[in-house]
Amino acid sequence: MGIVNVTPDSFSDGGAFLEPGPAVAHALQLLDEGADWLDVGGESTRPGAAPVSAEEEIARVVPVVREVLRQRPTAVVSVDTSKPEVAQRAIEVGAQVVNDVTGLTNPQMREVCARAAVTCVLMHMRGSPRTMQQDTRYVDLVGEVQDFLAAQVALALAAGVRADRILVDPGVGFGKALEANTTLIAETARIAALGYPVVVGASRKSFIGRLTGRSVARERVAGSIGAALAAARHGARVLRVHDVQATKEALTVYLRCVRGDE
Ligand code: HH2
Repeated sequence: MGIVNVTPDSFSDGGAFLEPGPAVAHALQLLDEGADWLDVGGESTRPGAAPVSAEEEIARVVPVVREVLRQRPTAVVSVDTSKPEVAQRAIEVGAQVVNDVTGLTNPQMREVCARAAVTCVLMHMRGSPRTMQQDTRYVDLVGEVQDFLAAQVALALAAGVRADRILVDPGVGFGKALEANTTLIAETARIAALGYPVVVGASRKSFIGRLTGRSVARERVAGSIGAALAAARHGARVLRVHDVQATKEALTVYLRCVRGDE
């Protein structure tokens, strides 16, 4: 999954793709590099990020989704949002997936997803982006993440989202300390045991900077690839990444060597 942040303040590429032109060009480049799926977002979820209105988010995201799909009608595009209005408008212009970092906590979001019969990514986060790094202690980290995701899946199913349209994500970097992030990646198989494909998004996140001593953006590519390969090895089905070509090349060789597949 290639990341397209149409925001002024995303932690690693904020401002680079705020205008529709550069954002669309970036999205097309990620597809050319081998992304199977694009994730278009209009609100940063970095710790402490300022909230964005639905109108602003729609103005950022919808033109990009529409134009990418006009130029590449077969592309798979998700909208990275926790607002039902934004999801609805993105779906109307062709987004087939809703990626919600709040795990479809909002009942209206569940209704929008069920009605439109789209695929949903349900992610674990404790609190909100504003507060999530204030308390990062867990008694049973993986158990808590599993329980939250299982509960949110049950709510999504009850709202009418089909089971084969649900993916789960442990939320690397969302209200977790360094050790918790590495543990969640190492324990991906336990998240997969819930019975849904697992998405892991570790790309360029701060725990990689802590481990490698590297600052944000491109300097964290190598560390991010390390996390991506580990997640794949432990059963992740989708890797949410900024650096598609480098990750894809590493994954091709790595999977061939560890499993003998293409
Ligand atoms: N991480 C970010 C945003 N959305 N969605 C899922 N499913 N999983 C993630 O790990 C995830 C996500 C944060 O990364 P990024 O989009 O690069 O930054 P920002 O939120 O600052 O725009």
